[in-house]
Amino acid sequence: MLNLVLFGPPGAGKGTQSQNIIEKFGLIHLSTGDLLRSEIANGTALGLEAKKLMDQGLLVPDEVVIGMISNKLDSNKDAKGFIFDGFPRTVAQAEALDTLLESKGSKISCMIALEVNDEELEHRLLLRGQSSGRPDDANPDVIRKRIREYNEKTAPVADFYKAQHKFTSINGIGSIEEIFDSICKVIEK
Ligand code: B4P
Repeated sequence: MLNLVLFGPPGAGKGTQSQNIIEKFGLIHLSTGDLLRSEIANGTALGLEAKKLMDQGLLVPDEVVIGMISNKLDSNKDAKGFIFDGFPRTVAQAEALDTLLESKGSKISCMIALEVNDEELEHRLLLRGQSSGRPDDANPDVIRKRIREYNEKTAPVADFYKAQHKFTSINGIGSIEEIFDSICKVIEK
């Protein structure tokens, strides 16, 4: 079973590259950002709470996203593997994911981190904000807050996977095809 964590700051290209990876490798795509936005679109209580935090560039509480991922793992028992996009975003989420996968006799195969500098991240997210309708992409202050949250709470997740010798970092600047090519080389290795 191939279980991949696609990692990187907001706007690094995780969602973009996930689409290419699921097509080529037949994995199930689990994006906590997409799952939360779907809760918001459906007007659920969880979605309403999450929206308040997401619109400010803050992370949603660990137990909420861990619960969503747990449900998705349970409802995809026959999957040949998963790509985790935007999850885990804290060390507590990474530990919970290991426990969930272990209980199913599975584990994370590798983490691929996309490296992109802050200036390029801000540029990409503001550009997407012009058409996406996402409130968290429209405002430079919120984008900077998301990058700060990443540096404080999410960046340490890389150390968690480095300690397990599962971490690979690649350059996230270049064409979408070039970056996908680098990702494929890591997966195929
Ligand atoms: P996400 O939906 O995960 O948001 P994201 O990090 O901005 O998306 P992504 O990184 O996938 O976008 P991409 O680079 O592909 O999370 C949103 C919010 O949800 C978080 O801030 C948080 O509040 C909450 N949340 C989600 N998961 C959570 C968790 N586990 N715990 C707690 N809270 C959680 O794309 C960005 C742009 O760059 C696109 O326009 C794309 O076209 C462009 N782009 C991509 N590759 C490019 C390239 N090579 N060159 C130029 N542009 C490129």
